[in-house]
Amino acid sequence: MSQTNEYPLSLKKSKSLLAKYLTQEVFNELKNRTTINGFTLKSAINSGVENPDSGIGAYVGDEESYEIFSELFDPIIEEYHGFSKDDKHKSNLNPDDLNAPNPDKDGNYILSTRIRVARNIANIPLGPAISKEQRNSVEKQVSEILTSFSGELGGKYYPLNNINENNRASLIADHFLFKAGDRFLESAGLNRDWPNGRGIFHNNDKTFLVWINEEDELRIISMQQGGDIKEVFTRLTSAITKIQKQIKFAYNDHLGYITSCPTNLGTAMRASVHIKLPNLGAKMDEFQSIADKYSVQIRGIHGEHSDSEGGIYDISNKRRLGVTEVECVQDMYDGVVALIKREKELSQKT
Ligand code: ADP
Ligand code: CIR
Repeated sequence: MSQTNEYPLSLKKSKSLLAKYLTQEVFNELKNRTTINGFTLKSAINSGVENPDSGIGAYVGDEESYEIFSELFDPIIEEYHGFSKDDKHKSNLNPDDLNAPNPDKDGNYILSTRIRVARNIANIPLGPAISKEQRNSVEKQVSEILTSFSGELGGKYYPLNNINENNRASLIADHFLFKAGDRFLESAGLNRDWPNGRGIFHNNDKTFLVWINEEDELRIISMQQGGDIKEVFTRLTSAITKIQKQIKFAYNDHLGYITSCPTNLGTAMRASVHIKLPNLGAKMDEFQSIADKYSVQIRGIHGEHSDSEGGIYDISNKRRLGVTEVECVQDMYDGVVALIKREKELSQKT
């Protein structure tokens, strides 16, 4: 992609973190820099430039982008994660350290629980900069490793360019499979060569799934019906440990696991429940203030940037960097307990 010398006008009206931190001065400083993989400032900011309603608005093409464009990414990371450029990331994958007894044993609120982590293979460009050949080779390497698993984690790989259409549509409707990237991912270059090189691996029960070459090269997912969050976390950690024995992932002590979107850095973990909160849904200001207090994010039930349906929301941890995996899940858990408590109070008033 060619460099640009003009400050992008669309950012002047945008409330994204990109618009906040890409001042004219930072723009001038960064506009002629290129990473070892040829990734430029223009590519890094294109999503936020073409979509001024972005929350963040920037993606990276490789681990080095976080260094080369640090004048932009350091403050974005600091504001989103509350993590400064001298901090070190930390990890704890031990399920015994999690305090998360099922908060909804009667099944009145929580429909399902899902925890995912993103991973990218060391020394290969990330999705926004990966070539078609590199993407295909990631698909081959990862799908071969996964299909060698047996027991609970054993399953089959379904490449998107060769999947039955009914199967694809029902996997998406049932929240197992990703759809084609939205306009944010499109502008980030993440839909190039779609659907080649992409696919999903899953076990028979669809409780262990791996997305290949979506926003990150791997999204490792554990999910099931109901609110047994510890069981979902335990399955995920055993899958991560098994996969990491065979693949070296991009990681450093400062940023943790390297991901294409700065919001996913660190643990790269999003732990979520789909939960019925119709009364809180009718009081969005209060709902949002509880979410902010517990550092959880509210999403709709068909993925990021989707709407709620029938008073059901996706509640997940917001912090991922500078906190351990156990703390990520604990954030989500504590937020969910507080939301259920308030939802019960509101339903008794009506
Ligand atoms: P991410 O992969 O970053 O978590 P999305 O928000 O796009 O991104 O969600 C991906 C898919 O996972 C969507 O289909 C969404 O409905 C589904 N999903 C997320 N959380 C849950 C959950 N707790 N239960 C069931 N499906 C979920
Ligand atoms: C945005 O900037 O809004 C999109 N690129 C998505 C950012 C990551 N998602 C999030 O924080 N919810």
